[in-house]
Amino acid sequence: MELIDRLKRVAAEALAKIEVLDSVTALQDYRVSLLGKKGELTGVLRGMGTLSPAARPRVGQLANEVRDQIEVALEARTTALAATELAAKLKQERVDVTLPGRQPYHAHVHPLNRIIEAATEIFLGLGFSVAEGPEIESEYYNFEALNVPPLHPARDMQDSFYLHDGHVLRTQTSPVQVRTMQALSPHYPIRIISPGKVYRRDDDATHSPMFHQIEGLVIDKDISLAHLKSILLMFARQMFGAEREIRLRPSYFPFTEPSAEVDVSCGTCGGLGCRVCKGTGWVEILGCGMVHPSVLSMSGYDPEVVNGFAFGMGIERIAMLKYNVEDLRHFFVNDYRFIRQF
Ligand code: 2NL
Repeated sequence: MELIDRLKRVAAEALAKIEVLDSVTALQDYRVSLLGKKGELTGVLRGMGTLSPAARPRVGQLANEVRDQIEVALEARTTALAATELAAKLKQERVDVTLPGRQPYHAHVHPLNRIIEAATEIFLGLGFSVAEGPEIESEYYNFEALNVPPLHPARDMQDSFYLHDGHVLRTQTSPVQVRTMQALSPHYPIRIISPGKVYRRDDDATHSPMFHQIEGLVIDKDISLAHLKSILLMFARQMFGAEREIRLRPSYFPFTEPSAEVDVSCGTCGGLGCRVCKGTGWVEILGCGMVHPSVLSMSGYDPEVVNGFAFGMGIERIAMLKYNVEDLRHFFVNDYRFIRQF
């Protein structure tokens, strides 16, 4: 019978061919060409439709046997070749177990908060305590109590964020010191710093509408400019390095008299003059002065009995100097490529 011969021939050829194929992929391709929808064996079986009903069971049984034989041979050969191929691959591949592992990202404190923490630690060491207060302030605490009259330029709508009914976003943290004086007067001494957010209508490479400040206030008997200068020198040396010097230049603030700007000797050139200090050898870090007698008396202290000093510094400015950052807006974008450097 013709179909039976064809089946036997296909089986013999297939079993021989399986033994000479030499890769797992070649076996897979051959399996498709034999047993797939358009495969050789499938084609032979299609011829069964023309058989007489009596012949069908015999041919059908043989066809099943042939298919099973081929499947078993394919399976055995595939297993053997897969093992050989894996062994060859393992012989050739090398894993360097001495390579360093991948480091997971670790979150850490924001550079501005690191400066606030470092400055706070320094002033705690110098005998100060930390005071805090609201960021929405009355015009009274933000301006009047600090001797800033209604027509002073600092009160300009251009410079401050005004809210309804006589309130502003605080333009400095001084109102915290005023609140402390009013809570404690007429008792002394007071030695406080007030770190926190402040707001001004300003926005460029060196000014942000929100920035951070630390102010300091000391009220006691017989406080002098020498006390102020020595506290600031100790701060500058702990913050920037023991080799630093400071200098005071006369300035003006409504809430202090006399007033001064404080420069620290340039850490980039050591005071010789460079790009960072614009050739002067000095960089400005803060403003300060002796508390104005009117500020003392408005908050319940007798300027004939006590006096004091105060200072205020911008955290972003200190951070830019310490970390050598040229644009303060980097601090607020929170691009991890920037933040992770500190
Ligand atoms: C700056 C530097 C300063 C003060 C802040 C102050 C606070 C009280 C009384 C007197 Cl309660 N003064 N703070 C003093 C001098 C400078 O900040 O550049 N401010 C515009």
